[in-house]
Amino acid sequence: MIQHKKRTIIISNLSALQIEINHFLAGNIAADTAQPVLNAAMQYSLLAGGKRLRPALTLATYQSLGQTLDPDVLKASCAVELLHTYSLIHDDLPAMDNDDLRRGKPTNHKKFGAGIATLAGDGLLTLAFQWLVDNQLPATTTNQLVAKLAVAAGPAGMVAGQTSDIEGEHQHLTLSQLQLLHSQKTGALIEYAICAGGILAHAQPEVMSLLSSFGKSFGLAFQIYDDLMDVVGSVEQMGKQVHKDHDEHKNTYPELIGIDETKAVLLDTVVQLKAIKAQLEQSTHQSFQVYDEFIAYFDL
Ligand code: GRG
Repeated sequence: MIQHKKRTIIISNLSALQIEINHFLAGNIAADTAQPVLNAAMQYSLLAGGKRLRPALTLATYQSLGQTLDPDVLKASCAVELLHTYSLIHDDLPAMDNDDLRRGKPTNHKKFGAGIATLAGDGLLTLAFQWLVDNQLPATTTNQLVAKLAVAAGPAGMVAGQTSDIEGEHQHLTLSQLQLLHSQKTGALIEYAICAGGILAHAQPEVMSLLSSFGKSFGLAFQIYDDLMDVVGSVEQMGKQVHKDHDEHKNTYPELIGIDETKAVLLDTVVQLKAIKAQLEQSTHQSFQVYDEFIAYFDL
């Protein structure tokens, strides 16, 4: 168990949050891993340079609710990045999406082989739950975080979405089937990340409900944007292969409704995000200005 010295952390913008998250991950990942090769494989993908969107959403939400960050909150908030990195490693495996490039580097199995990559994912997934409880936060808070993350990431959430994705590879999905798949595969973890900020801040039920709506819309926008970038983005921009969805006849928004309509749905979703942000500000009398930086991610 790591004992952190209490110190107050004041962070005002997304890039400062990303720096703090990177610093925490780099400084703490090795301490709970007892096998050198496993440690190297876990660190390889975790520290390969992701955007840290999910823990940053938790911390930005927590802070926008008027709370001051401390190392326990930081640790619990970084758990979702461990879990997200596991999902990327497993998604890239030959038996899943069979990708060679992730976060601008060879995928974990290309570097360490499929067996170690699977175990690195397993290690990160398990460690995520350890980090949620191995801290000084109240047990009622950590219980809620564990329960919510398990539902978001497990067989009712991301794992279900990934299964539908594999099942749907050789089928033409309807828009509503695609929306459900996306909400489970990508949206659930993003919604968790935003709600986790509310849980850590002991937010009132009406605020939690707004955070949940913001999370659902953010998850939708995120997936639509990812689908669009597979068509119009570059390898350099995305740090992974592009045009793969089209080449493999994947079910995506551009494939189903065309590029122009996909852009229109994305714009509508951004409008919704701004409206929910305004409702959050009205309800809490706090500024959620930092959300603008996250919403700007969807600028085309
Ligand atoms: C293996 C159970 C299991 C699930 C995998 C995450 C996932 C589910 C699949 C990844 C496929 C994919 C590219 C989905 C699109 C959305 C997504 C999760 C993109 C990657 O997330 P970013 O952009 O990545 O936040 P970084 O590297 O910045 O963290």
